Amino acid sequence: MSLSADYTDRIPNNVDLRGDRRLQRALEAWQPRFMQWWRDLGPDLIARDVYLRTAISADRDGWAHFGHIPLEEYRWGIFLADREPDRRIAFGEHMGMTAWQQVPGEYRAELQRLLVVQGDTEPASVEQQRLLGFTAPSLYDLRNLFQVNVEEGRHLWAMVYLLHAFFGREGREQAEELLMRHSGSVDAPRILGAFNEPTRDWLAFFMFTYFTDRDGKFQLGTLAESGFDPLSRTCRFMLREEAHHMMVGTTGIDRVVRRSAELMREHDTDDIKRHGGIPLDIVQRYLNFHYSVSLDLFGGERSTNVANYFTAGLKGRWQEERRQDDHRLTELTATVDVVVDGRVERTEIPALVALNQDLRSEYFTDCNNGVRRWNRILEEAGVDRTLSLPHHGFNRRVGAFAGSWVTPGGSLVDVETWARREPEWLPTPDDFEYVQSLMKPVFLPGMMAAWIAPPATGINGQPVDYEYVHLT
Ligand code: BYC
Repeated sequence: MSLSADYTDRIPNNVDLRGDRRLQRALEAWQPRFMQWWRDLGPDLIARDVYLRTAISADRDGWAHFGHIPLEEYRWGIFLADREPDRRIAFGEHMGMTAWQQVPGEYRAELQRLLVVQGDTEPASVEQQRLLGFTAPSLYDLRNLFQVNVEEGRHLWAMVYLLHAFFGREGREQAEELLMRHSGSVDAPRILGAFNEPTRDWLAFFMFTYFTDRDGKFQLGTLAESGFDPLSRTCRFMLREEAHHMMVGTTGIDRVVRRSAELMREHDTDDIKRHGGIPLDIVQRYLNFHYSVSLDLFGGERSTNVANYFTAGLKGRWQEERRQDDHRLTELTATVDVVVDGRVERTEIPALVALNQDLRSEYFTDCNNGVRRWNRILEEAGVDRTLSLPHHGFNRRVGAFAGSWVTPGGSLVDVETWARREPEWLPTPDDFEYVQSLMKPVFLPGMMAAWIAPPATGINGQPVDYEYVHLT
């Protein structure tokens, strides 16, 4: 069954909000607070209108509609993917049972926690990116930034809907708090580390949408397996939007690397700062930073939380149904790293408590595809340099390597060595200053900043020089 969206409501939705007046009123009361938050902490650059896609229904063909609209008139709505008839729980101790349409009482707290953590990341990323519009390298990029921002706003709506619809007063309170914590705030920071880091410039934005949005893809993929059907359906729909965010990251880094390679060839030097490009050493340091803080988002290698989520049927594995095992994992073990007396050792633990590592390794494989792609660009340009992912122990605050000093190659070193060599591995104040010096807006249709190559294609079949944004 495909539910079409109701656009006559103040809150467009395909969840029959009109049929539940209490819920509708509660969400309509939250809506002005959301709008206030968007005005205060959403994109700061005023554009008259932006060429955006808007979700208008959840069925295969009709889910996105493109057109120029003022940002504040974007219709943030509530959309769930279609309900699968007779869907069954695919893992854990309730495997084979009919998927839940209501919150199972015994798992209420865990489920609420997952929704709050997921919901917290969405507005956080908008807050992190709010000033980037002022320095967009092209109208094409500016449009993509705003597209990502409005969709993260919609993903917040997705979690707030679930909190309001299924968690009563506590859910409503949590929904309020999602607007009260702020990225980087000392008093009320966002919950997960990476969402309190500043996104200072467009290289950081591309790295964020490549590495951190990709954590979103994998976490949403595990929640799409959830036995709590409304969560699964919400995440399945969110994943379609997420794909565009990662495209922005992948092709953004492609374009930086391509331009840097061009300048290196043209001037026969690695030192392309004089020629207005971003040296590959700086690209690698940004990559090291964003990949390592994104690895922290997977939690610890050994986690009873994840074991409980899985056993309860709340959070599955990536592509759970394609896995060839018993989907309960009570008898299996997995091997994880531990740091003992300054050495890395491998130890065997129950597979259930190692599930964060399972997801992290799927993520690693996916991240590596990008690195291969960027290295192909370098090779094709005749540049004898490569980029690489640092070791999973590098620069970690969470898990087995927290508190240890690990080089990008994976060697444990003492704190003095780390302090001496950190400027080789992580972005330095000079790097930030240099990249910032390149951040000058380019707002003429089809024109690009000199540090980045143009994209191969435009959006939705439009040419690259299309006027994607009309500025005020
Ligand atoms: N920072 O048992 P542990 C996205 C906490 S991104 C701070 O090792 P667990 C997006 C943890 O909460 C996807 N705290 O790990 C991307 C726990 O605290 P409690 C977001 C951290 O719980 C871009 C304690 O440490 N969605 O959508 O299995 C733009 C022990 O944790 C961190 C989700 O993450 C950290 N990095 O896994 C926009 C899905 N890591 O409970 C959007 C929902 C761990 O002891 N969340 N902690 O107080 C989860 O599945 C899990 O909560 C986590 C952590 C994967 C985050």
